[in-house]
Amino acid sequence: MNILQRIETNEDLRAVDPEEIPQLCREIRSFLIEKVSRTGGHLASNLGAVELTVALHRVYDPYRDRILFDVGHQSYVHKLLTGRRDRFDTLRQLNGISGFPMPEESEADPFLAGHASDAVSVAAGMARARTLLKGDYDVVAVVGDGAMTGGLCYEGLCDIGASREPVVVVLNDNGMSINENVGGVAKMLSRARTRPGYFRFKKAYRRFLKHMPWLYLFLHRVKENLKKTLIPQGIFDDMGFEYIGPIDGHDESAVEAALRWGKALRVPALIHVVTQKGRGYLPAEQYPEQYHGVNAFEPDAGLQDDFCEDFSACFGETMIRLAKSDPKLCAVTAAMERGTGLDCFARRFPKQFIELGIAEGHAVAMCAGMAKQGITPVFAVYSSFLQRSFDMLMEDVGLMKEHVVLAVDRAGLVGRDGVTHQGSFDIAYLSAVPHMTILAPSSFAELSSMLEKAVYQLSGPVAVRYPRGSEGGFKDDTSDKNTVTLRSGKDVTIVCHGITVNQALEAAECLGTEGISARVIKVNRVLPLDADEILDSLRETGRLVSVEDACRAMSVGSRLLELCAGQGIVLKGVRQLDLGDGVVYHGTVEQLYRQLGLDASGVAASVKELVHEKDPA
Ligand SMILES: Cc1ncc(C[n+]2csc(CCOP(=O)(O)OP(=O)(O)O)c2C)c(N)n1
Repeated sequence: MNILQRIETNEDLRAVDPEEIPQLCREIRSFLIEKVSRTGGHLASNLGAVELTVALHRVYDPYRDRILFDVGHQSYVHKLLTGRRDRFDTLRQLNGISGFPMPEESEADPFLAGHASDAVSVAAGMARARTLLKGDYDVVAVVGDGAMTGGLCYEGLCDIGASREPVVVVLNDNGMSINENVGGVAKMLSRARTRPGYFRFKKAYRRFLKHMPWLYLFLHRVKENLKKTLIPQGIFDDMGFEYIGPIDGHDESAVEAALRWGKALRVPALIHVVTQKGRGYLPAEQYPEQYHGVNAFEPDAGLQDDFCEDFSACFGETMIRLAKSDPKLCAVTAAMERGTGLDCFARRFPKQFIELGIAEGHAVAMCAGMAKQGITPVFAVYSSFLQRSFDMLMEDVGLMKEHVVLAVDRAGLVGRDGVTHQGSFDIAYLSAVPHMTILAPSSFAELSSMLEKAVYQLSGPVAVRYPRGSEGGFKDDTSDKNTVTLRSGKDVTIVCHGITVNQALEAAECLGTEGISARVIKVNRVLPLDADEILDSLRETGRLVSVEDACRAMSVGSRLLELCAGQGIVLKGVRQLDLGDGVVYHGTVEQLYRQLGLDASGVAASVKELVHEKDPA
């Protein structure tokens, strides 16, 4: 690691001899493989962006200029080159550095990222602010071809093109989203992306004319003007961008040259860089989708098949079971085929499987259209990414009362991906959607039967929310009831739903040994809330402890308090254990539960505190 060790500042990186850059890139790749194989994280995208990031840091000043990585999962090299090399062992660990850009972490991270397709819009805003406040910095957005399947990107591009603000958009095109990319733009890019032979020819041509810069420049101008007159440059040109590319994204000097050119233009410029996902680590080159996000692994052995039954797999299996006898059932995803457990379904029922790219808003409106015409769409989506579709949920699904089923995966804490990915808010925002039903299974058996119920027995919009990972000790199926008392008791009423049933039951068990008798009531239908049984219990025990993997707003606990107030039930004490304002940073789910007092001992401690509190006079 000779060269990498030398780099402490941006000036050090700029001082590296161009001849040494390929060696530096090799060292960075070894560093990434070594560290990410220990901590887990987004490997393949970062390996593909090594030369691109080095070039960006040699052309721009990451502290003064604003370099925005869309999604931000590919920003590890940027972190490495901006003072965080020694903290890489803490990547995605509790209190360690985040796996995404994080302004609290470094001035070189100008904006929080985690969700796709918004970097161009943020860049537009920063460029406008620069003009209005007469700032002196450059604005660059680095966007993947996957993120370009998101409509938001085009709103940003159209705006920048029209504003004429000098912004450089780098399109990092590896032909991949998490899986192979889909859609018309992906096809257009693959046409523009030329074969390696083209890059070889270009390199040789540049070398040949290296000593005659005037001739190179003259020929280049002739070629560009000819290209512009004879060949339409595609949508980027039409939107007001100077299109530069395609550039071999693993030829650092070529990327650097293109960036310098784009920077000098002082108009909107789009630099199309072609990269290979997983570059430099054979297993990741061969299976880039498997190496998109990884748990810890042994680099020499590569990823081992660590399949374990989780809620996503159970969802996928249930969809297969239902689709066998139902040609009207369709599964829809927004670039998350594997993550949502639909890969087997996609192979078995290709006509009933619809993959839309990173287009959650479109997915929801599209499902509404399908439902209106007699199909039952099930949109499998992570809780935090569904936030993107709020207006379509309200208007196209809610107000239209369309029977769209939302399979809301990763509801509650997701762990190491951190603050942008925690599924904290789905109950809050889905509760605002007209005519919405929200079901919360606690076990695989319940997920399976609640999904079936959502598809065949309920009408209007239905969300089934379930967590990341596996079920706990609770494995029963109580899905025929809206609320169910799992344990009787007279001192306190513990109300829970979904996966938090495990903590609630464990806490009640342990309280029992200490002479505190806790009643545990599990809510299966979170919305509309069927509260009679709970209110009866509260009249008896006078104490409420709610245990929820959701933010406080619109939580079951808060709604129960509202109902108690409305019905004149005076409580002796209340503890709402939940995700608070929903802003929860990275760590393992277990660590975060503990920190929030949501693990079994935290729940038990809260109950004890409550029971031993003096009754209000
Ligand atoms: C709104 C939203 N939906 C889904 C995701 C999940 N996601 C993270 S990275 C990714 C693929 C991005 O592809 P691309 O931009 O081409 O980057 P690459 O990983 O190929 O470098 C997806 C779908 C997300 N981050 N945000």
